[in-house]
Amino acid sequence: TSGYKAPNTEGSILTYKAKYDNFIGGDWIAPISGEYFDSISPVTGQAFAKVARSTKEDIDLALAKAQEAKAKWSCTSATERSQILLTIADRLEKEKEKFALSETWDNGKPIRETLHADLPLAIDHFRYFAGVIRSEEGSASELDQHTLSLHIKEPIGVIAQIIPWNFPLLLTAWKIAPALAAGNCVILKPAEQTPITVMLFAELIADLLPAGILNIVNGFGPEVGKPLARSPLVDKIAFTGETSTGRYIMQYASEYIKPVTLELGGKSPNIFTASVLRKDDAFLEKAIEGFTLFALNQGEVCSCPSRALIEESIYDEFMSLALDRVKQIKMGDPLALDTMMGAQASQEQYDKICRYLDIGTAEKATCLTGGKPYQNEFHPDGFYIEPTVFTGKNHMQIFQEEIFGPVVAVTTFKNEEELKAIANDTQFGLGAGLWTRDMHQAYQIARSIDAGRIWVNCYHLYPAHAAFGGYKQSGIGRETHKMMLDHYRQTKNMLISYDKNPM
Ligand code: TXE
Repeated sequence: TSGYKAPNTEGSILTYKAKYDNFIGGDWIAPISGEYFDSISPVTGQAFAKVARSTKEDIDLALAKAQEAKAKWSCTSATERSQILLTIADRLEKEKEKFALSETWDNGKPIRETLHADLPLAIDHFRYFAGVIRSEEGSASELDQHTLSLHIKEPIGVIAQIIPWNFPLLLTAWKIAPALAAGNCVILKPAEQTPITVMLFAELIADLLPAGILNIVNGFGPEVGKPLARSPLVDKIAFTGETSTGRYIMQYASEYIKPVTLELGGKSPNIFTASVLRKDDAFLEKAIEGFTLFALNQGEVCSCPSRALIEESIYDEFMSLALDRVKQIKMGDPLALDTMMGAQASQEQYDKICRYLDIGTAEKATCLTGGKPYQNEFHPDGFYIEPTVFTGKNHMQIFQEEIFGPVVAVTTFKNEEELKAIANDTQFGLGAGLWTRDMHQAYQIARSIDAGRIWVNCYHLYPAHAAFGGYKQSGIGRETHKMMLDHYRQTKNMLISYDKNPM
């Protein structure tokens, strides 16, 4: 049923250039080292384009351009910036299918997800921040008869944004839309595994922004991410990635006391209470669907519901239905519209997940389905793994460590006390899911779980106007929602005396 052809085949809506330079100061600039690296499609395991392998020198150039541009950009009106964001959204919407195809090719996720989630969410993000900055008002208060206090929000300046490979375009939108809306200049470093769609995006909008406002520099973490984060010319760092990399980012930020926001790993519990089970009913069906969402985006989501906690009294019946549903997850060609699960994003990630499948077996967790790579007849050399359900105990490694693959670790709880203890027994605190028909229970349990986002009777929804971010070691600050603007601004207080008498 697929209307899409693989890139570079006859009739495709998408062809790539052989080589992508950096986007710096409004121009396409070759890396100063002259080196490029291969971008590999996880769909096929084959290289399909080359990308600039940048170094500190390229970062220095981008920073100089951004510093040059910042004074002018920070003085633009909200109306002007809003209009640019709206145009970005319109252009992306026009090219939605091409970008969805590219994102599938670049990252491995199925086209039905890129078309129906990544693209619409990215587009909406630009529109949301375009709207928010038009509706904002400041604050002025009279402290006494002669004294006025004004609170003015000013952009921070030049922002370093470092993103991972699981949602290359959507995370670009999550990062740059609020930063630009707030009047900052940006140096974005895409993940080395998935740089290409971001570069197509840069081509799409290159003429919209004055030179130097948005710069995109590609390369590897230690070679280019590190000098970017450490530079004294960067005023703030926004990072999404692994918790251990987040620790380095905080160290770099400490050198010049830069503010930092971090969106890191997770091991989110998805909790199913006894009230969920009722024969043949739509809510139960929805809950079963919620269970299978551990496989969404091949499990490569920081808020993946990678632990399922099931009330003991419904365990057998619930799991039997859940396993039937998991077995229906259709794998196959990520470019086909009916494929539900695609390829893992890289060989490295594929190997990591396979290691965890071995760890689960070694620590005597029981594998109920999956547990092995998937032989894809369309793309035998791509990186495919079957959706996997383990059962075991919360102290096991597969319950405690972020696998970042289509693997859920299931356990049971007897009562609310035990459920809270298990749910919170983790270093992470990003997301959680809770399924219950009892709204009193929903409120009480949701309040007791240490996580920044609790989905109640739903999961994996990411509206632009709801705050998303982590408790504990899952991060600092929030993504999405208008509060994000405050992560990209600083507050100036102007205290004005109108008193003619001496103080
Ligand atoms: O992440 P990294 P990786 C988790 C997931 C995954 C694991 C490893 O468990 O298996 O992390 O993935 C840049 N200074 N998440 O290695 O290293 C890097 O180039 C500056 C969770 O890809 O954190 C890339 O652009 N930058 C996660 C970005 O950081 C550095 C999403 C993320 O890479 C750097 C992805 C350095 N020293 C993986 N080292 C989530 N929470 O969404 C690397 N980078």
